[in-house]
Amino acid sequence: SLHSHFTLSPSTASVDIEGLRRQIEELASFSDAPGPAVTRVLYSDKDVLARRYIKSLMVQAGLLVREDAIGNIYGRWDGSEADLPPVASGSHIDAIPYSGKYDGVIGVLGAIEAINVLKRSGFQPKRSLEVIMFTSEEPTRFGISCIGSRLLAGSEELADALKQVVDGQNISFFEAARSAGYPIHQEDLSSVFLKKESYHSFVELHIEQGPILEEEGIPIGIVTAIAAPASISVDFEGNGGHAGAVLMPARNDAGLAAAELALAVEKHVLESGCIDTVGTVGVIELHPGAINSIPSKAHIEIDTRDIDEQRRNAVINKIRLSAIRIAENRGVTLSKFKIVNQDPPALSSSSITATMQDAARQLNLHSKPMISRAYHDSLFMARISPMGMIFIPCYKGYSHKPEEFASVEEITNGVKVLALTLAKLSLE
Ligand code: HGY
Ligand code: MN
Ligand code: MN
Ligand code: MN
Repeated sequence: SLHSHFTLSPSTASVDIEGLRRQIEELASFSDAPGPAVTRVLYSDKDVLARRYIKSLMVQAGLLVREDAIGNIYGRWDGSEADLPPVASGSHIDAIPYSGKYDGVIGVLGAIEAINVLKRSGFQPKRSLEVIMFTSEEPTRFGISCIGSRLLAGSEELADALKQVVDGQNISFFEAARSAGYPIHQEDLSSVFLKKESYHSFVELHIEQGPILEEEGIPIGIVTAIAAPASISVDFEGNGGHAGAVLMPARNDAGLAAAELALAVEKHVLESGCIDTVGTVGVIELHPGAINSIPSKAHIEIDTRDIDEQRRNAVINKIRLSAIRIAENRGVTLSKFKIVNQDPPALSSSSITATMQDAARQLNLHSKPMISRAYHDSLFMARISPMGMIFIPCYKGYSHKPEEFASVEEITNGVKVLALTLAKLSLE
């Protein structure tokens, strides 16, 4: 057909660079942290402002906007064969405390701009194109990652978990959703599940969150696999007491048990002998948190990942055994050892990665196949649709901190490859 040889050239692909720069700054202004840091937590007031802004950009791009029960936002451009499973692209805009302006944001603003690029170039889609902003990807508020995409992928386990989670202020998921304008009830959660053949393909544009592309001077990364993430929530409890009056032999210090477990996490990760195994203790909360009171309760949260699922699971088992041993040795109670998520890795679709390579080549951009050590909404979309990810370099690989940065030139390269990839997939 007329379109089968559609292409974009470095010159015809006109990206509104100034517009992207303005949008990134505007979105970053919806934050609960002083700039340049960004904090934007699921269903907070700033999240609601950001959602409104994204919907306005989708409308300006001529997309038909809809939202599902928990606030996954979809912008649709009907194709000539609109009843075929569409091609989708998207990411998230929620941001962990004191993080950056680009993680997730590039994949939402970039997908909307990719639509604008295709419209400016006169492209007519065969399969409809959909931009998806997932309701939350970060585990910040309820300790569960990828709530939007995990639910879309049909996780009954998540639907059950959401019925009883509360955040740090004891607000339930449903109260939080209602406060953000999503008046949902428990039975609504399964209405978010998507059937397997809902999408022909799903593609996400994201900063690398690692240093490789920048170090090697390569503008485009093509993700072949996404590492297997897991998170564990642990509580130790002891008698606490007066920091002066209780002598050392009489203590069962929950705080020291947590400290010992944190070091055990590092030990067990290093024991794997493989550079791809990682482990982090990003949260340690001591109660009552007074200098002269022996911690009577310690809450720690552990994140461990690997591209090899079995190797990662072996680390989790060692961590569990250490938690039990430490509790016994110190006479504290291991009152909670909960594996919050223990997800398999995801493989990208080889036909989508081939399409991305063709698109990059047509745009005279070098590309490099690589794995993603960060997880993404693509990890879950891969369960219901062929998936692919495009990486762009970010400054020194920094992410999840205010120094996170990607130049608009790098972003523009990513948007062009995304636009041409979406066009090719739409014509399949
Ligand atoms: O932690 C991650 O991998 C993602 O950036 N939330
Ligand atoms: Mn992130
Ligand atoms: Mn992200
Ligand atoms: Mn907690």
